[in-house]
Amino acid sequence: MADSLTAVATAQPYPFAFPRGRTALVIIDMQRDFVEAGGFGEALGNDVRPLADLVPNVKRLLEGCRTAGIAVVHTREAHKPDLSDCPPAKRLRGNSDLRIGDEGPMGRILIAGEPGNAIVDELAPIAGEIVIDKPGKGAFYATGLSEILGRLGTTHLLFAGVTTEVCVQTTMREANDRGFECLLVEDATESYFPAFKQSTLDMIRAQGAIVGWTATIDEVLAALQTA
Ligand code: C5J
Repeated sequence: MADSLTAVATAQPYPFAFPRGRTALVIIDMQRDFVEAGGFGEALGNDVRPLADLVPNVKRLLEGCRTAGIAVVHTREAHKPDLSDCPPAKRLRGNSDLRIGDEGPMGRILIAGEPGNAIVDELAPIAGEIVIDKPGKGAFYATGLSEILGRLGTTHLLFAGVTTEVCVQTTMREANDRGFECLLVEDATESYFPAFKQSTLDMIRAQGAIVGWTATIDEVLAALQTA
């Protein structure tokens, strides 16, 4: 028998229906390195406060999905301590004094295992949730994410996290090309650049959901609360 579908009737550009047993919430890079002062995001010259303000929203979505039994994937942008998975082009890009691998106030910037590389405490993964360390902006590049989702039988993905136009959008496009049906939760994602966030939402859902759908946390949680 086909899985029964849950629908977000008010999703844009048209209703998004998903089988909740084959759906995962993917939370992208809610790490101290992006959200707190002293990390990678601030080293690049950004004001991190809008990302810090996002944390309670992502927490509400995460808790609603956990209650509804939706599988959860957390990602971290993280490099090996020897930087063997960090192309020089990525490390040298920009004109920051503090680069990937350099010692910052929260340990080495964007290095796995350093305090700054951790997911913020409020959103810490719990037992049974999947954690993916990714060296790229997209979570499918050089990780086991495709295989893990394949084993789970996942077909639909709900996206949250930061930053909207970089790692979230890149991962969503990768997922779309791999055949997943994707929805970006509008108020569970944030950018250092408000205009870039808005443009990303517009691009994703344009042309009849060319990359995927968007909806608010309330709309997703209301759908999950239906029987
Ligand atoms: C960036 C990310 N912005 N998680 N990473 O470099 O979006």
